Amino acid sequence: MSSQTRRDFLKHTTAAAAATITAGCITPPPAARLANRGPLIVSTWGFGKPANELALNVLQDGGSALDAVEQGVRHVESSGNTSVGLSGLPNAAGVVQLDACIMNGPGHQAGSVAGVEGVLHPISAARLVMEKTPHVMLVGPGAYWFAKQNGLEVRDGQADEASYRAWLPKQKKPAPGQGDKPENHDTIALLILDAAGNIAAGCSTSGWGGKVPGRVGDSPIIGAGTYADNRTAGISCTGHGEYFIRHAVAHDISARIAYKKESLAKAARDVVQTVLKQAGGSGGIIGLDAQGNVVMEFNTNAMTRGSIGPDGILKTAIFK
Ligand code: SD4
Repeated sequence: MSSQTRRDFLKHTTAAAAATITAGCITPPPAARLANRGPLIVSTWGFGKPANELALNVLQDGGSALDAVEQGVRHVESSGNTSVGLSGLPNAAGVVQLDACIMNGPGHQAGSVAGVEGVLHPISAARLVMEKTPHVMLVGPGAYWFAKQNGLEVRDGQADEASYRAWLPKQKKPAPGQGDKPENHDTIALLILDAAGNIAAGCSTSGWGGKVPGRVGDSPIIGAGTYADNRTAGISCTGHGEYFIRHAVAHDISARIAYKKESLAKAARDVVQTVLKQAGGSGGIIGLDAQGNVVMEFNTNAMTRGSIGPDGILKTAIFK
């Protein structure tokens, strides 16, 4: 992290004195950690701020970390966001196809939906997959059917063949790093460490604007876009999903912590700044571990993230 980015962070951090900041990692001082274990809430982008606040309310009202993740993400899904939920970016056929997943640190339960149309809250569909089926992932029409059967709000998508035919001949494979412009895609990713030391993670996105219909990004793929394991960390990603899938980014960070005994900060830095960058993949990750270490590592020009510390104070960092 450059000194400029550190200054920006301090400018936008209301409780900077409560944390030490090193190379993209915010570590509450040990005394604070012992005195008050969580909750810690971290999310991507500016639109994560209200999601963080809502998640905190859910926890304060006695909800679980999973409840808080689901409610926080639901807020963004129905907020009119241009890259999350049904108001998100349409694919080349003019249809919004959504990806989401949720994962519970204790027990490794996970659920996800991919390429689903017309479901207002894919994050809730993902949670239902996790809790009500023996499966982990449902896609397309099956995910829609399942969501509807379970009482989730659905709206019919609209195919637009003309848009697709006009779009197709103009396409070429983007040069490395060219497909990752924030206006092309964004993801709400939300991580929580609750007071009991449990980690939960979730994310939701419309993926890459103008994608080929049926394209699935990293977000709903466990171990690529999101991972949560109480023994290592919760990790969720935003960026050029194809690279995050090919390098199993979220799981790679977790595996480095588990097997190489690296810190969350080092593992995240090596994967994002070396593995991903050398491959030409751009984007970033948010992560937190059971000790309350928070990391926000990215290799793009700009990425806004927010976190709520054990003191309940919302911190927002804007890096350029
Ligand atoms: C995807 N990684 O579909 C997602 C989109 C995203 O910032 O996170 N954009 O590739």
